[in-house]
Amino acid sequence: MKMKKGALFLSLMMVVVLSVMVMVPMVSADETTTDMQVQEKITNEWQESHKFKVTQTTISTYKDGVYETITIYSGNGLKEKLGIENFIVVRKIPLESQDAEKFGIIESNPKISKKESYEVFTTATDPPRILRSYPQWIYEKDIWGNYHQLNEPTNMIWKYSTLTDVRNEIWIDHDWYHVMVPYEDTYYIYDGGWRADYGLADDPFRLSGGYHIRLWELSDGDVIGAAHQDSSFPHHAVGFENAENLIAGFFQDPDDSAWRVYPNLEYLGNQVSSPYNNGYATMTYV
Ligand SMILES: [Ca+2]
Ligand SMILES: [Ca+2]
Repeated sequence: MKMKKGALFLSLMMVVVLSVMVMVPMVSADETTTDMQVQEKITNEWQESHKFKVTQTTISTYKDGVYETITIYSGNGLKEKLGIENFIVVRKIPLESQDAEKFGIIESNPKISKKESYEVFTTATDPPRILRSYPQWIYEKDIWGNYHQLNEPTNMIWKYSTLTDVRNEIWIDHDWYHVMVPYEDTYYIYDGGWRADYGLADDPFRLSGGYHIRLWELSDGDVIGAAHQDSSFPHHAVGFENAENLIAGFFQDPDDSAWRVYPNLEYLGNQVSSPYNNGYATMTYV
């Protein structure tokens, strides 16, 4: 009787093993798509659960050669779900009086504007979920160390490279400048830890606009960048794809035999309607 039970068990095991052997190839064929879809669902759910309706109050002042903006975001969801009472960022940018005049900025009482919008916020210990180890969005940090997601996507990846090699191709070969505080804000990505950007631009001040990229070296050794075209002062992004294409060209010069550039190869799921970003990053291999 015992033998019979054992034989039955073995037969059942054989059926299970054979079924798994038949099933495995079918599962493998769909695995990449399924895994990507699962990852995208997780990242989208994280985005939705961190999106809050907020009132944004901006106070701008120009005094003694400094243009200062104080931006305050507040909202019930932000307070109840994340415990953030107010998200405040202060920017102070040096601005010569003749330049201020050119942009119609005059020394006067503070200018106050208010608007309502839906924005993504998080605390330092509740980082965003990311697709295939690539951060999709960049963040600004407030005075208490909380993060606000900007509508600025990452759009360039250098596989197996280093920040130094990528930077050298841009600022040495194409005469760009390293830009930093106070002329430039520091922005962050999350990659196992919050990392500050290294900024490069075709003009350090870009009063009349220009091109700008922020770079981060990732923990796995790749380099990721967020490239955009800036408006005139005060800056905001007016182009993504054009900046991505321009900088991709820096790695396709006649002497660039070491780099292989594949425009819009990697899907990052970070589409933006205006200015347009197609959600695919240019991938460059070394
Ligand atoms: Ca080059
Ligand atoms: Ca793109």
